[in-house]
Amino acid sequence: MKKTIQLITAFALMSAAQSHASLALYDFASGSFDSVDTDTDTTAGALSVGSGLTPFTNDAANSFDGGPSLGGSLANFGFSTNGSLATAISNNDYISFSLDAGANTVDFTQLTFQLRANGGGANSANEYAVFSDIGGFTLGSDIASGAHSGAADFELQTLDLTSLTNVTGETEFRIYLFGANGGGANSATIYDNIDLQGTVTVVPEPTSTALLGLGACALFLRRRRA
Ligand SMILES: [Ca+2]
Ligand SMILES: [Ca+2]
Repeated sequence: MKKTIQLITAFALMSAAQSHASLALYDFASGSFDSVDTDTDTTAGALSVGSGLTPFTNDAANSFDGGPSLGGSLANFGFSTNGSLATAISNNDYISFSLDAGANTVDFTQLTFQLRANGGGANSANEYAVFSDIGGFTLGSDIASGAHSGAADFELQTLDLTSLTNVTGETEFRIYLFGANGGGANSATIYDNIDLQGTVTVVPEPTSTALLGLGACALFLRRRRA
């Protein structure tokens, strides 16, 4: 009986392999909007922008990591200039990306990115709010929000996503950009290294589950005969 319980415990542990990883990672290397994550248990789609923005990539001179980054001047990137999240939502001023976990389940942990927003919101979108299609893209349903200080350098932003647990299938995330208050100048808003992190619990394929079960039974029978 004790062996049976040990076997069942071992089998249950094998069925629920977990790993914490970058599930979607956008560094815009070579101007690409594809994810460069290496997690094989989930699939991250290519990053895109809402109709209010232009998918503009910067040159190395304006980058965080020496390669391209997303965004640029108000004229190039195209975010709205009245400073409100409500307007950003109605104008579709957002960055979008999706994660497909299939039948596996994800406990999201955090979203981090590098942000530079020159001018402290006077002429750039220094504020942001993150939404997902789980809670919807309406005012008040944001998961987390924050702002860049306005200093002329990149700052690491870290957003808590631990409210999103036990997620299966495809989830869309959007980062809405706002904060520009309509100043006459034309400062830069630049995003780089957008990194979605979480813990994935892998559901084994039915065939491998059956094989594992058969293996456990065979092992158990052999031990009983010995
Ligand atoms: Ca980059
Ligand atoms: Ca992946």
